[in-house]
Parts: sequence; structure tokens; C-alpha cells
Amino acid sequence: MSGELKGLLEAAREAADTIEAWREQGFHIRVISHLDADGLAAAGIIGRCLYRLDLPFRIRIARWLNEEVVRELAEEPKNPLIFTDMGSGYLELIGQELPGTPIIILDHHPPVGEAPEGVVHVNPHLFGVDGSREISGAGVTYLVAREVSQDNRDLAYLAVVGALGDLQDKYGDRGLGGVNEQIVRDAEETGRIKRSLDLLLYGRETKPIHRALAHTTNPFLPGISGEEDRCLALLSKAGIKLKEGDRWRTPSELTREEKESLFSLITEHLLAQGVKVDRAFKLIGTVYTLVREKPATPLRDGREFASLLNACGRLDRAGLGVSICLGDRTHALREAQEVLDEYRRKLMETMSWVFEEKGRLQERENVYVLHGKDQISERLVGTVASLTASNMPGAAKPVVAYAYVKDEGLAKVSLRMGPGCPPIDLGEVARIAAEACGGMGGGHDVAAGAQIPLEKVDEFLELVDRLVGERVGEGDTQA
Ligand SMILES: [Mn+2]
Repeated sequence: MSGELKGLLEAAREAADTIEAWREQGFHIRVISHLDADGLAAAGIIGRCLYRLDLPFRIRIARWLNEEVVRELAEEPKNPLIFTDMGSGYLELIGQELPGTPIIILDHHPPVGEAPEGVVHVNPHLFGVDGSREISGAGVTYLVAREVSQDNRDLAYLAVVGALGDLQDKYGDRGLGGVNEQIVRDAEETGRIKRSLDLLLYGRETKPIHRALAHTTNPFLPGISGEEDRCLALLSKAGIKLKEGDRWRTPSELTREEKESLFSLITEHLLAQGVKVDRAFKLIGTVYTLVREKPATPLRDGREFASLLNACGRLDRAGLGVSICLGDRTHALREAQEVLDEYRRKLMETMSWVFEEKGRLQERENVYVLHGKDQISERLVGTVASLTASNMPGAAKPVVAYAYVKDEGLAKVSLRMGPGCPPIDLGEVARIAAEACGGMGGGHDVAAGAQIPLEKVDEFLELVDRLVGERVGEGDTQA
């Protein structure tokens, strides 16, 4: 075992011991977790862990951690708090507002400042493990649950879903790597997950093939993504049967020959559109199948499970997502499926909106600015920024997208690195720029976010453009 991992596991052990001690004292636990798929998966893991310990708990899901949220927590009785997939960026705030509260932070975002005295802080970055790529918030939470009891190894699959939700599948064959690799192995050994190499069509377990192809946005396939009619034409050209009797076939049922012929037609189509062929190769990658879930449900495929959780979080139905992670497969699943459909519809609409008219995505000296204003929902802005950044043809600049959160007088900003970008720390850029504008920001090097006062948007964008430029410049002189 590498020294880095050893340090991380020791911290996980300390958190597990702390939970055990809380149990002996008969505490009621407050869990507070992040709104995205990773955060909901983390909430599910810690919830099931506490449930198995017979510890009473309550889960609260938050969009972000700010002074308001922390003050609300401070006004409640001082029951122990577990932060999952959030907290490390706000150590000072936590120390100031929550003195005397027993606290565990299980996060993978880069820590800012020092953990206050007495707070148990488990974060891969403290041990030289790259939290943006190697392990998710759900992964850190899983390591703790596993230290609590080996029986919790059967929760590893949720940590895989969390890592996929945080787009950590950046290793070979679009697989998970680093500490995640070990977590995947736990999930395999406990009979929950099987890995295979396959076409990564969106909705591979649930959607008719033409629709799955049209709904695939990562990679974005010009002339195919969002174009159901053209997809139908392409599939019939490939000689692929769409129905089995009355039932639509799904991508998971495609035979090897069918997949090969479909793939070569997609490649031809992209070439004809002047798109590089390597885009098509991003369509082939590691599929994580949750073998205990019913076929033809979105929970059967790890990525689709993650996007279902994400949809629940973004459309104000976080509770549904948590229920599913806690094991509900009845009405919660049915409802969540509807939420997912609605979310995908909105996302596709928004993506077409982005590229429909010039000027919505504006090229500046060092960044692309996506002016979402009140046209992009603040709930979608992060996902839209990710999709835009990963689908810009040869983009060497990060994408900075913002949307108004009018009722709070704020703009929500998401910064994302595209595949062609030079390595700079967007989390640091977001934090410095946001603080200079009276807001808060931070995050990973490749994906960061900020909330800033509405009237400061222009100032913020200029500052980000400049900060990114300075950092790109530094990289050049070192090279
Ligand atoms: Mn996360």
C-alpha cells in the first residue's frame, strides 16, 4: 500500500472511531451533504452506515456551504455533525460558527486553511492523494464506512456511482483510477458491479437505441446529439433492428456486430462533418453495470444512476435521491425516473440554446464566457459548463458559465477545464476572484464554482480572465 493511501486510511480509521464513540454516548447525528450525485451517494453511504449502527440520524442536503447554512446549523442543538462531500473549503467558517460541536468532515475538495481543533478531517489532499481525480466525496465516506465495519463493503457501489457523478472516469478506457480503482474492486467482490468495455450511449439500459444515441452528449456528436430523426436514419442504415416485437430494444442489447457497424457509421458521419475521429473513440469506454439492479431501470448503469441522482438534486428533489441511495426501489424510483426525464429534456434544450446563437458563448483573451444570465437555470449551470467545456472543438481555454440566482441577489458561476486546456488551478482562480468581489468560491483544479453578488459579475469575469492569463503565462515560462 502506498504511503499516501495509508495516511488517508488512518484518517478514515480516526473518523470511524469517533463515530463509534458517539454511539456510546447515545448522540443523535446530523449529516449534511452536497446536492450533486456524489453528495447524495455520500449521504446514502453514511446514512446506511449509521442505520446499521442503530444510531439515530437526520440528513440534510445543501446546495453549498455558506454563512447562512452554517449559522442555521449553529442555531440547532449541538448534536454531532458529519459533513460529506463538502466542508473542506470552509474550515475557518466552521471553526468560527460551530465551536463546541463535535464534527467530522469527509470531503475531497481541496482544503482551504486548517481544520479547527477537535474536528476530524478526512480529505485525500491532506495525504497527497488527488481528490479531483482519484476519489470522490462518496469514496471518502465509503472508506470511513468500511473502517466502521467490513460489512459496509457492500456499499462500495454507491461510491462508484459518486465518482462517476463527479466525472472522475478520466483514466484509460474512460475508467476510474487511483483509490477509486480499489473501491471498484470492493464493489466487484461484493457482487454489485461488473465492468465491461462497451459503447457509452446515454441510457444504455433504459432508452430506445435511437433516443440513447441522440441523448448522448459526452462526447457531443455534431449532427447526432439531440437529433433523433438522424439517429433513426443512421440506425436503419446500419441495419439495426429497433424493436423486439412491441418493445423497444436498448443499447445494452446490441450485438457485437451491430455495435461495430453502428460505430463505423458514426465515425464516417463525423468525418463527413469535419470532426476528428478521436471524438468517436471517446464513445468506447468502461461500463459499470450494477448487476443487482433490475434491467431496464436507470440504476442498472453506474453513469445513469449518477445522472438520476444529479437530476433529483438539481430539480429540488434531493430527498428522492437520498431515498434511492438508502435502498428505496419502489415509489421513489418511479418518481425519480420522471425527474430524470424532465431534467434531460431541460439540459438538451439548454445545450441547443448555448450553440444556437453566437455571443451566448463569448471568447475572451483567456477564457470562454457563457452568459447564462436568466436563460440558464442556476441548477443546470454546472452541468452545462462541463458539457460545453468538453465539447468545444479544440478549446484551449476554460469555460466560465454564470447564471442569475435572482431571489438571493447572486450569480452562480461554474468554471470548467476542457480537454485542450493548459493545467491551471481553477479552484484557486475562483476563490481569489470571488473573494475580491465579495463572494465565495473554490473547488477543484479542473472544476470550480463561485457565488458572487449580481452587480459584480462583470468585474468577476474580467478578474478571472486576467488570473487565468497570468497562470497560463507562468506555465509557459516554466516549460
Ligand atoms: Mn464530490
